[in-house]
Amino acid sequence: MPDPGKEPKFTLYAYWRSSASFRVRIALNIKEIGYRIVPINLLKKENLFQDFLEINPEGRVPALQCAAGTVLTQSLAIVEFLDEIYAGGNKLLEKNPHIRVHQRRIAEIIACDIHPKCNIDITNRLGYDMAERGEWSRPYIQQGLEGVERILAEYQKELNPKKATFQDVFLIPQVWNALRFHIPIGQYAFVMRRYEYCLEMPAFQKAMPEHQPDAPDSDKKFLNVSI
Ligand SMILES: N[C@@H](CCC(=O)N[C@@H](CS)C(=O)NCC(=O)O)C(=O)O
Repeated sequence: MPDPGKEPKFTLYAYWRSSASFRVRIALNIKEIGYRIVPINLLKKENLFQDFLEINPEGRVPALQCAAGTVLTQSLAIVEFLDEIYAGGNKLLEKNPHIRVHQRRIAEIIACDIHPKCNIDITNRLGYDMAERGEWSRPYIQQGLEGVERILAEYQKELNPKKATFQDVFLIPQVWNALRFHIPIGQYAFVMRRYEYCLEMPAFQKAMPEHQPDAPDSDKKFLNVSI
């Protein structure tokens, strides 16, 4: 558990509803690493303000700044880095390459296949409102989760342990996002079981969008867990 008296090791530039930020919050919580959040409001395009572009010239969240000043971007790379460097909490990636490959397959379906097509800059460019964003994202999310479901079913024993793992860090924000847009995903039984299982854990609860400091009051929920 992070020592509350200590300066946090990291500053996380994040937006409450960004699923890539959500992944990094989960990983930091599972690995029991202290961090503070600097909210970047994507709706106000703060990600394109000059002071943030100096932190991440790509204009995207998350960006994770170490106490020494180094900035890390890209949630996949960040989560792997945290898992390699920090011994606390669970090991996220399995040692066995025959399992690890499936963990990475799931993470990549979400981070590389689904997410880039449904990102807010794409849907903004298309001029979509909320309902249209959901409709646009639906086939990508369903197709991707179809793939995840197959992998979870084929490697049930290895990929559904009684702990949070690498693939959960990616899967849970994606499921949250699909539910937010009312996309039907109940047919993916392994996916949904994993979602319900992980949501019981404080590391995931603390990372939930509605528990973030920048969530608007209308969406904010009181969090009663400690980790
Ligand atoms: N591949 C990046 C994606 C980062 C990304 O695109 N983040 C979104 C929020 S989830 C963002 O900042 N979008 C800014 C925009 O669309 O203008 C990662 O995994 O970290």
